[in-house]
Amino acid sequence: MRAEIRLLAALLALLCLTGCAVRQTTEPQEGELLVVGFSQLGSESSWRLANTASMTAALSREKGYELLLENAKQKQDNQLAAVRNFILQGVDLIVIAPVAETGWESVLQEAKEAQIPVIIMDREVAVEDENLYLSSIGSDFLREGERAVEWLSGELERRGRGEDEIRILHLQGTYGATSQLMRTKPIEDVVREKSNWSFAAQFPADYTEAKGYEVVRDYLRVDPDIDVIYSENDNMTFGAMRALDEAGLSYGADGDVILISFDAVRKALQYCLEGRINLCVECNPLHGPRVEELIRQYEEGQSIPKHIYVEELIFTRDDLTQELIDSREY
Ligand code: GZL
Repeated sequence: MRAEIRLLAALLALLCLTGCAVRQTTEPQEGELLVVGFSQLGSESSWRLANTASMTAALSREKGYELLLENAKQKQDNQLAAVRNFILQGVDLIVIAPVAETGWESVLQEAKEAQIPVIIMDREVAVEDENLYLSSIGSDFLREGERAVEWLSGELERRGRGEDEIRILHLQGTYGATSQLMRTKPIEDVVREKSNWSFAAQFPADYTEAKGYEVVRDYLRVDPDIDVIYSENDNMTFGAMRALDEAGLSYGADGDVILISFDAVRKALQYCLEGRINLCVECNPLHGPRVEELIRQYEEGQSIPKHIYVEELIFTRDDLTQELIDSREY
């Protein structure tokens, strides 16, 4: 027995000398974790995947959180069920990325009655009483659309087409989503104002590449005479590009059809640098750190702003370098 004790003492001495003290786990213990129920609307786009990754990285166990992530597959019923399940579990806080603006009154009332604070992230909810949620954090989608339309008007002037008849194929996101409603408003307003601008067609394509491809492919078969594609996210744009290629139509900085796309994910910026997309309108998905900051402010009893909008840019080929694109986080 004495020999074992001597050996153990020697081992401990060696550890201390080499500084390899036994690592104390810094992970918070089970009871200390803040349990956050996160109802994510889906995984329909590159933007959404980056948004989910940002949230899971920010609300990690190492930082003191237990994140319960539920993917609703773009169905609001699934989100409502997930939030009610979080309430039943008695989570500490709920985060919702709402698929559409309406239909949230009851479940937010239930969360309030359960005294569980709710943060709305990305899109907005349309409720009478804004006290039903702690804060909403996302993009100024209306400004995104306004900047796209301002740029398009300037681009047509630059092409000497300011007075031409302009036919716009409009790919819309999920109907009723704040990002759809607010990106649609500026282009519809300007089509009403400008007598020489018109919609060739407007199609919902649910923010997916597959749907974007289908609707553009089918439309171009009956009417290839379009001047602009105004696409409310990059994945629909990628589908539209495939359809344009198949139809043999030129597009982009040096092409006939002007391509405008929202999100500015890395792949879209690469196409923009290559001259295949004319304008990328940034929509930043990296809300994880901002949500985590909000939660900490709330936990510390600080006052919380009701609405937080993130700063965003627009990009043309002239604004981009390969170095900038490679440095982007999504
Ligand atoms: C915008 C977000 C939209 C993106 C799409 O904040 O809600 O949903 O533009 C995503 O890519 O699917």
